[in-house]
Amino acid sequence: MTDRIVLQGVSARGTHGVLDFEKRDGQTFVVDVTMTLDLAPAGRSDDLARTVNYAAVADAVVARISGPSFDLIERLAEVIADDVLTHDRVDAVEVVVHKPEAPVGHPFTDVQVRIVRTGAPQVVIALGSNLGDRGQTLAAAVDELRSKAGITVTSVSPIVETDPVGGPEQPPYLNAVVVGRSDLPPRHLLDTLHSIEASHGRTREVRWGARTLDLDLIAYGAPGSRHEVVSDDPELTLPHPRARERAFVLVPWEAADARARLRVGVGDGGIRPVSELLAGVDRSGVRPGPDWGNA
Ligand code: A4P
Ligand code: MG
Repeated sequence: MTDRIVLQGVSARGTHGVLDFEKRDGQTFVVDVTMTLDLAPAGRSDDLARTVNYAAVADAVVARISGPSFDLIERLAEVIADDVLTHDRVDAVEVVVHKPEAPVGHPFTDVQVRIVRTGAPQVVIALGSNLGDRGQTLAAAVDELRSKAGITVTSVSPIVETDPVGGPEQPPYLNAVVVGRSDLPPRHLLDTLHSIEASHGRTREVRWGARTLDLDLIAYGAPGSRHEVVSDDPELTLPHPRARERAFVLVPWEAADARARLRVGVGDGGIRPVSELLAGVDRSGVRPGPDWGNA
């Protein structure tokens, strides 16, 4: 596909650089963003919701340029690419960061870094633990997810403590949600989640019973995107059929991604913001949990 949106020459002052005076005084940075995405849905419907709003992308670029200081423009380019790829419709992005006032020590006109990044399917993973050292288990599981080839963690929710839902009488849970990207096929990703559960001594005796670690795949591919997988296979049902009604999933998910959406029915009308689903669930059994640092 060769459709593109090109946003060029977005500039702002920032304090990125290795040298003290760069961090103190700041200078101008200029960014070009080229997004590859299918523009036919917007072209046919004339509907802004079916494309990427370039003004919102410009806002995000300026926020990164003028935000916390990085040493390298390579890093600035990388975080801007990550931001752009959170838009589900974008297949790939090229980011160019120019630093025309860089301390080069010789007359020059421009220095730039140019990177190209491709968006893998978005994945949402729910974590739960109510046996053993619950917080430490969740923190170790997040570290293991980060270290797996084929999985990139983009956002981790705060930990919540929750009353158990269903199953036999059991202790309270700690739950959290990780949002990321993965180019592993869905079954392969589930196998990876099961192997992480197993390494934490997870056994399966009672359905909905107490467990050291539960990792559920809530969704694979952003709803409505070409990556989305919908399946009623009992071995891997997608999206997770009970996520929509469970405050212990929806509360941390919304905290990890305020723009999160979940498919609860067919077609475009079946895709609902998680914030809207939350309005319809009882969240009285969900309270703040320990900080990750003290987990
Ligand atoms: N499976 C099918 N679809 C999926 C999916 N999207 N993600 C299959 C993960 N697994 C999926 O899961 C049983 C089988 O579901 C697996 O073999 C897999 O192939 P399991 O993890 O062995 O058993 P489970 O977790 O006891 O069952 P299930 O149905 O996943 O339970 P839930 O719905 O996850 O509920 N209360 C609180 N407060 N917090 C919790 O975290 N968790 C549960 C478990 C109950 N109550 C809870 C919590
Ligand atoms: Mg499970």
